[in-house]
Amino acid sequence: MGFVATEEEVSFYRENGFVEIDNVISQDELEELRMALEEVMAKPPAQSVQTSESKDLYYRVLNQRVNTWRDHGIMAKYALHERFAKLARQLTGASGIRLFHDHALLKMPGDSKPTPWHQDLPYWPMDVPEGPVWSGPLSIWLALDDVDERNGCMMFVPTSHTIGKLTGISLVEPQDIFDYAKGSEAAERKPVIVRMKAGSCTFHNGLTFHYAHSNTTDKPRRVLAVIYMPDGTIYTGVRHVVTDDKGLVAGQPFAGGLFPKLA
Ligand SMILES: O=C(O)CCC(=O)C(=O)O
Repeated sequence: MGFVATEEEVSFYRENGFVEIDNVISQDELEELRMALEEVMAKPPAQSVQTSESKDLYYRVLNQRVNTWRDHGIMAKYALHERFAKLARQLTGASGIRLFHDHALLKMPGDSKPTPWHQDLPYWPMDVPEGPVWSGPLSIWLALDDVDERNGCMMFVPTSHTIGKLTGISLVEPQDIFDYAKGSEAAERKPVIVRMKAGSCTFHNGLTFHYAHSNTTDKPRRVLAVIYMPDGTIYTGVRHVVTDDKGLVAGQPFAGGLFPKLA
């Protein structure tokens, strides 16, 4: 089981801005997590936030529930799991890893749209501690179904995390992120398609260009993604559904029970 990243995986991540790590959960854990995800998505949110409704354009891209861990103990078990946070710590070389948020990412069957090319960091209210680009915030994207081009697997542009922070892309009326990266050799690199078995995952840096295919099958594509930040990441005060009205102070590091240190 991929509880510890190999040296090759760490180097690959740092060089390319993403890495695939297989079999990070057992078959029993996968079943438990699938069931919890079904349960949490079937109920109206309490402390979690449903960011798209079935009538929205955005829902065709993603049926998304943010901070499932706040509504369901089993989702919390995995969103806060030390195993994944330790992998994030290894990849970034951070002295500590904090949770920013989790999100259930379902690509629904029927009129599904791809998730357009984007970077994540422009959406997050974070000032990243100084350091190499690979040491910054990152996400785990844990596949709960086998994924390929037919149901919404991801693609990444290798080394695109070195391009720097561009603008946040609208996921429903996307601008072309490659237009913003003209002249950059990294943006010319051929995207890598990452097909995976359920129970495997990718990690990607917050600056890495990524994309997910539409879902052309008749079943939802189910993913649990968790966003981690190195301890010491500063809250900027920019509005975000996870941080608004949570008592954080702009200019101060993320801290407290809603952004716990996990590893
Ligand atoms: O699952 C998807 O379709 C996109 C996921 C994504 O953009 C992310 O995890 O940052």
